[in-house]
Amino acid sequence: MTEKQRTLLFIKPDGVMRGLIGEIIQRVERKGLIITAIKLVKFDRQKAEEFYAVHKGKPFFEALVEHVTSGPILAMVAEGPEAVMVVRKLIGKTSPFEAEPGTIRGDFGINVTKNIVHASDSVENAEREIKFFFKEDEILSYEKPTEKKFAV
Ligand code: IDP
Ligand code: MG
Repeated sequence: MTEKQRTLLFIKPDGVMRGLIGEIIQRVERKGLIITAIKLVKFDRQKAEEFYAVHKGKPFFEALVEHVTSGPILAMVAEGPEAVMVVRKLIGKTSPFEAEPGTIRGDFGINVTKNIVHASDSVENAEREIKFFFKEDEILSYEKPTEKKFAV
């Protein structure tokens, strides 16, 4: 049984700086997901450390926080059937060296820290991460015309 889900995706500063916003949004749309919230923001250090708290103490933590606070990030909520897994598949493996061609990281990334995008890895984390960036009233609810039960 497929489940309608929402997930948090953000384009890291390297993706924004390299002009990949349109490319990445296009891939999300092309897959059939809808974007229900979107915002260009900058992480401050405290927020970034909190967001990535699960990685605190790991050797790459400092470089990660340094990178995500280095410039603007584009955060968005993507919604659709099995959205969490679908977006993880679209972005590819964490390391761009291992990520398959055809995935965002596989096509554009060449550095594990600067791996272009972040996406939630579970429904629970998605809900936590969405709250990080968006108030509930900033997230819209709508359906694609093709999914309406009764066509006009
Ligand atoms: P994910 O982004 O694919 O979910 P996580 O394991 O949650 O990967 O790690 C969060 C971020 O930390 C990654 O996107 C990557 O930028 C960075 N990272 C993870 N593992 C490494 C590593 O071994 N070396 C350098 N950076 C890493
Ligand atoms: Mg992760």
